[in-house]
Amino acid sequence: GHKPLVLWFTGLSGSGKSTVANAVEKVLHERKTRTYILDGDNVRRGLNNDLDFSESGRVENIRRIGEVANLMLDAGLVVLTAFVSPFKSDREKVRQTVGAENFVEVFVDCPLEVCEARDVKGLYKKARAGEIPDFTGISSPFEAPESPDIHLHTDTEDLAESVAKVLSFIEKKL
Ligand code: GGZ
Repeated sequence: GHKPLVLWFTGLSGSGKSTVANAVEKVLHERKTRTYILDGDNVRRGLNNDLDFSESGRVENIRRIGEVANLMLDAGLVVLTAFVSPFKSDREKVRQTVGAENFVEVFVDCPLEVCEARDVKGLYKKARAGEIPDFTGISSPFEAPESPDIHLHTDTEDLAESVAKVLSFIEKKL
C-alpha cells in the first residue's frame, strides 16, 4: 500500500510538465502504485471546456482541478497534475484544499527562451503574432514558486534526472 498524494507540476507551456509527470507515473506503476494524471488534454477538453485563458478562467480552472484532485486523494490515488497554474494564490488554495501534508509542488523550471525555441505546438509563434491572447510568458504572467518542494531544471537536466529528483522526494512520503 501507499499513501495518497498530489504531485502538482507547475511551469510554462513547453517546460516539460506532462513529459515528467508521465515518466514518473510509469515508475510508480512498476511499483504497483495507483495513479491518475490530470492535464489539459483530459480536463480542459471536458470538465473545464467552458473556461478560457483569462485570469478568471485560469483561477476557476485550477480551483476545479484542486477539487477533483482532492476527490482522487480520497480514493487513495497518487494524483499527478500538469497545468501551467501561473498564479501563486491559486496553487496555495489547492494546497489548503487537499491538505498541505498531501501536496507536493514541483516547479518545472525552464527559461522562456528555451520553451519558445522548442515551440513544440507552434503556440509561442502564434502568441508573438498576437493570434493567442493572454499567453503565459508572452502576454500573461507566470508567478514562479518561491520555495517549491521539488525544483526541476528541464533545460539542463535530462528526463531521467528530473524523474529521479521527484522519486527521491516522494519516497519518504509514500
Ligand atoms: C497558456 C495556453 C494558452 C494561453 C492555450 N496561455 O503547451 P500546452 O498548450 O499543451 O499547454 C498549455 C495549456 C495551458 O493550459 P492550463 O490549463 O495548464 O493553463 S492554466 O493552468 O493557466 O489554466 C498550452 C495551451 O493550454 N494554451 N492557450 N493563453 N497556455
